[in-house]
Amino acid sequence: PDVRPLVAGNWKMNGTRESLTEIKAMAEGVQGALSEKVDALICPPATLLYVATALSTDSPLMIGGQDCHQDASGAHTGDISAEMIADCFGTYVIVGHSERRTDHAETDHLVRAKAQAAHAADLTAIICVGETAGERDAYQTLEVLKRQIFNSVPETATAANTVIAYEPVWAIGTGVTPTADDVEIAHAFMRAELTACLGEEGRRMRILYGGSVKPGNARELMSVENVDGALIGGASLKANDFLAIYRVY
Ligand code: G2H
Repeated sequence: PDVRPLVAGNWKMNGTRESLTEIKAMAEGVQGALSEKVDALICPPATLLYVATALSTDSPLMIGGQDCHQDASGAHTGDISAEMIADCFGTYVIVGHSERRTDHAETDHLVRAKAQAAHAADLTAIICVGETAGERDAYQTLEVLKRQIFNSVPETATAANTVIAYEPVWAIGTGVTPTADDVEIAHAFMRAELTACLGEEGRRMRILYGGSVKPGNARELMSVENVDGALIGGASLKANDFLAIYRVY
């Protein structure tokens, strides 16, 4: 395949100094032949970023942030900038996760500004999209994905600086996943949209599936066409689970 898969973990608001033993185990576990063809990334909370990158300096494990502010610096109490993530040696940042869209009323346009801020700091942006249960039940999934991609993905996005994560909101943390057929339809649609918007860059851009990915369902989900990896929440907190998913490749 000409697309290098990415197995990414999103710790959300979980993880303290104690959890660094998991980062260490992951940093060790992703060493070896598989790292030649599959990327591994963990996005711990911002409080652990710097020490997490320090623990993985000799490992192919990459570290990223879970969100960044759209501005480079300034009077934004409690926020962190893309530059600050880069300063901690992070190389990726998740933007537009549905929990950010819900908890902090983030819009598609704000998500695009955050992705641009990530690019300006030389970070790869993981832009999250996905429909709610209500939208799915109203058969609006593809329409929602089209709108989110059109409005949240900047024109400057390339296959190198941007990753799309498809996370159906109803599958997040629920243990319920879409069928392989549904995932295939959604990913094929996003591939076509990205290619229409960005040409060759969109054709090669990685599209991850996220939402209740576990060691037990990862193989099936990851083998779907146009699924170029996973964004894993709950199952990324423990090194054993994360590594089991990484090793399906
Ligand atoms: C979806 C996912 C990771 P979980 O949000 O971003 O979480 O795997 O716990 O459903």
